Amino acid sequence: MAVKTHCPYCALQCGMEIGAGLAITPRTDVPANASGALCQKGWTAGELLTNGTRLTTPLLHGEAVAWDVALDYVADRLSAIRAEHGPDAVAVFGGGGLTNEKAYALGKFARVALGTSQIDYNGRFCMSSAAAASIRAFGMDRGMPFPVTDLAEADVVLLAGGNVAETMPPFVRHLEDARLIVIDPRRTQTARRAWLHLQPTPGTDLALALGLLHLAIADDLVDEEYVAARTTGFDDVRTSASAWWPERVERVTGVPVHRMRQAVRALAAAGNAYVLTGRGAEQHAKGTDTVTAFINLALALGLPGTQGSGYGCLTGQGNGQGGREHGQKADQLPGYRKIDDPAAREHVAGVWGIPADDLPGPGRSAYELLDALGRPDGPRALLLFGSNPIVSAPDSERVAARIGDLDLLVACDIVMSETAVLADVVLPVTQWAEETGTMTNLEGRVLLRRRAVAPPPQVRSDLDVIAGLAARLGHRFASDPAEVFDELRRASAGGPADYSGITYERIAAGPGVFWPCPQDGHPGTPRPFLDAFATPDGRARFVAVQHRPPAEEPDDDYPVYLSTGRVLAQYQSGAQTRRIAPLVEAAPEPYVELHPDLAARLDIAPGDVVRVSSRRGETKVVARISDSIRRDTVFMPFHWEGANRLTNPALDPTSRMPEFKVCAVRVERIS
Ligand SMILES: Nc1nc2c(c(=O)[nH]1)N[C@H]1C(S)=C(S)[C@@H](COP(=O)(O)OP(=O)(O)OC[C@H]3O[C@@H](n4cnc5c(=O)[nH]c(N)nc54)[C@H](O)[C@@H]3O)O[C@H]1N2
Ligand SMILES: Nc1nc2c(c(=O)[nH]1)N[C@H]1C(S)=C(S)[C@@H](COP(=O)(O)OP(=O)(O)OC[C@H]3O[C@@H](n4cnc5c(=O)[nH]c(N)nc54)[C@H](O)[C@@H]3O)O[C@H]1N2
Ligand code: SF4
Ligand SMILES: [Mo]
Repeated sequence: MAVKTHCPYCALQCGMEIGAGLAITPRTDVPANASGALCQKGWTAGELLTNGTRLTTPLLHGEAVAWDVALDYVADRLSAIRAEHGPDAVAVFGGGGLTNEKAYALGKFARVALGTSQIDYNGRFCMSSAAAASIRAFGMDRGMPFPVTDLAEADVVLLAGGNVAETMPPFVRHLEDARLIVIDPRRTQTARRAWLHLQPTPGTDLALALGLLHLAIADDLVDEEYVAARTTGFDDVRTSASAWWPERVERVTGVPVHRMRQAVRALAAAGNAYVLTGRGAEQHAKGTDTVTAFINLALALGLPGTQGSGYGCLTGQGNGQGGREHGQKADQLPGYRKIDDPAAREHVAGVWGIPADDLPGPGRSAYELLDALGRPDGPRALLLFGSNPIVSAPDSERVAARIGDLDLLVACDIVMSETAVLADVVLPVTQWAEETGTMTNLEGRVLLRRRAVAPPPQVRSDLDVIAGLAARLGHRFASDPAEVFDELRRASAGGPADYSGITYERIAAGPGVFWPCPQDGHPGTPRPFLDAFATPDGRARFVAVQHRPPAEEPDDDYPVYLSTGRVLAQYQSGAQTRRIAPLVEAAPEPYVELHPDLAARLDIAPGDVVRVSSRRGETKVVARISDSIRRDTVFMPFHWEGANRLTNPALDPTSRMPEFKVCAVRVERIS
């Protein structure tokens, strides 16, 4: 019988049924893809389950071993490293693709069984800037504080730095009736569908957002009534925007004044309007302030927290929303609590049965953690669950060198990723359709991803691995997902992301439950800000921000901007999708995209192999020539090892997000 489950990949978490012979059909009872759409990755996801390169047995220094041998070895090594160097010598790195249960168990394992503060995860590289900006403005980070289907009623949608036509194709169906305004340095598949495309220089969105706000103020488009009733801090923001007159913004961003004015007027005139941000605006050393500037614009126009309008962030990974709520983040405890909040520590320590004083404090953020590995004051061992940083972390050769200096690397994965190859111990785990667990999609809707097929015999779930290691370290951890979820509910109770009223049965009975859901029988909260924002006074906070240039600007040695991102047929570090034949056929190799004028100046023809270099490293790729990109910018997808040798690990001061979306490079034809 066909089993109803969800896609293994992105945060849209499209519903699908897996039937006989692993046949995949879209579900129409899941609002995100009720249209019956899936993208090519979703259609071909069944091949993940049968792929011949699947890991099927634990490996110790490359040799197949029994589970007990592998887990005993890891536990012994961890104990020895802790005894010699202290608990912070062991680090944990998680992922936003892990289920809620796994993310919760991993955070608890680090704090309770290992007693380490050194845990963070790849979500830091994903939507952390939008999360920080949302907390600052609204007091809470539920990426999209409204159901995705609300977008169908929108008249105008401004999308800053998102290419949803490639990154979430079924999402585009919700935008079909809206005038779409896209901000992207490239004329992407999404920009081609837009009513208006603004094509700024990479790293200048903050100036652009200030310019749009300046115009809204100058042209008397501010919703003064809303600003007075529902917000604080507008006066400072009004002053900060006054210096960003349109001609100045045009000089900084390259976006013509009349286009900016068209955008603001359309947004202000719309009955229903949304401002959305994606990674293009967020993955910068000023990503938090950039998102804040877009939120300021949305607030000035009276959008957030009203029926039919709003601000939202397009969360990316399958459980990118839930993954940031349950405590795998360095500064966080379950329920989206802060680890330095005494009341939060008391509550969670109570659920975990330990004194609050035994809970470690905040640790290093993802890049800082990776960059500390193997250094005299850094961790000596790393446990990796659900990330492939050799490909996906910024300044990746530096990260590879740090990983090379570890005494112990343990990788839990389903395939031999570029990072798993380097591990002392590789533990093969079950994946999506082989296990049951909950995922919280980009809307904040908690979904049940059901087990549909039996895993290979020698493969165990991440929850088993965590419980097995915890037991060897003297702690009893549950490994049954439903039991872990019940504990998660209790740990989250009273926190911002309150799951206490959510049960597997309730999720299974309908299209999922929106958090916060603070008690049994509570209906869940699709639109949390309609009555009040989650701030102490219930008002949204305007925060004044100022534009500044990217951390690295082009110069004589590295004269063009590099930006990075995604293509439809590959997912993230490519560990999974580079093994699936139809996806490889659709996107076979890494490349650099450049404008015909730039290519002519550099004497580069389509298909030439070129060297792309930055201050941090270099890589050789094929050139693709396209007039859809700015003349001063080149673009590389990061799904293959190479692009991140070039990227700049300059970090946002608040979110600790690296500057993936802009650095300076040189491109040369290799003769
Ligand atoms: N096919 C596919 N889909 C995916 C994923 C995948 O790997 N592959 N990953 C998932 C995940 S985890 C995420 S986070 C989402 C990401 O989803 P998106 O945010 O849509 O993806 P990106 O391609 O990273 O970036 C979007 C756009 O930002 C533009 N951009 C680059 N620099 C700038 C800039 O300075 N300003 C502006 N305004 N735009 C800029 C790029 O040209 C790109 O078109 O996708 C999810 N879906
Ligand atoms: N240059 C550049 N770099 C980027 C970005 C960019 O736009 N530009 N985007 C960043 C973003 S938004 C993200 S989200 C990161 C993502 O980059 P990564 O963190 O590397 O993400 P994935 O490639 O999804 O890695 C997931 C790994 O976990 C494995 N896996 C899948 N499911 C499970 C499971 O259930 N359990 C376990 N244990 N393993 C599992 C997969 O096989 C894979 O090896 O990349 C970031 N890096
Ligand atoms: S859009 Fe995302 S969730 Fe939907 S099928 Fe594609 S990868 Fe899967
Ligand atoms: Mo992401």
